[in-house]
Amino acid sequence: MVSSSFADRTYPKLVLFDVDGTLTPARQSVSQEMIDTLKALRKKVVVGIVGGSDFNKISEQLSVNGSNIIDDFDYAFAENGLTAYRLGKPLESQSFIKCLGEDKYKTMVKYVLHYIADLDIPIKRGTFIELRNGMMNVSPMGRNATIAERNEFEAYDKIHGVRLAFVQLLRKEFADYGLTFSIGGQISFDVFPTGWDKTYCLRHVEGEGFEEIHFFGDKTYKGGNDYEIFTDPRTIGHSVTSPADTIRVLKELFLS
Ligand code: M1P
Repeated sequence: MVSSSFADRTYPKLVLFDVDGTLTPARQSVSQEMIDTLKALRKKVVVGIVGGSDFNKISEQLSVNGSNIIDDFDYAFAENGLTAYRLGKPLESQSFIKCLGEDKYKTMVKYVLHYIADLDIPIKRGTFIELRNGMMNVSPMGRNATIAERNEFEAYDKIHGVRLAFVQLLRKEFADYGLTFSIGGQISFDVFPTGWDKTYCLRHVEGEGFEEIHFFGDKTYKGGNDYEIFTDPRTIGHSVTSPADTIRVLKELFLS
């Protein structure tokens, strides 16, 4: 039996969405068509988002005209669920730095910044490491990049494998740290304790009595940051290619 909080929905099902590439173009805002589709969907099922980015970035992308994502979605999971809200209320969360410890974190920061300093790529900007509540985000070009610069780096990286070589090295160098290195977006990769991938958010919905949990994501291939939750036996995974594709599948499955 689904929790009484969700008794008003037609189906006792939860539908979770990745953000970048699934609900919005990478790091860009949500379209009105997507908002309307999600509103219609929320009448039928329970709806949540699970993004790798931090809460503020996801909010910026999904909020329109002053709306608030913690009210617009039944569940809002940022940083894979390390920052979590259910029906507007925060759920308990953990911290990357506490889990890893200051000394190990410092060792890794030194290594990463030395490596980036010596890296020869077409352009570099600022903010090469961003420490978040549940993860560390590393960007070889730096996070202070424009959309055009991001797109250029992404294209360059596809050819030269800058991030892939970097994470392969870190996996070897820090093999005993119990960390996962995940390339999810365009210009960076995420580092978090193994198990703190998007499946982390599922612990917040266990016990709600959902008949099915659907997950929509675009990086569902092995090594992509949607892979673990997409292949998890607790979810029914849907691999989509763009926000328009997400709308198409939602119409087919839930809105026709
Ligand atoms: O949503 C996927 C990723 O989005 C951003 O990646 P990038 O800035 O490289 O495009 C980051 O917030 C990253 O943490 C996240 O996994």
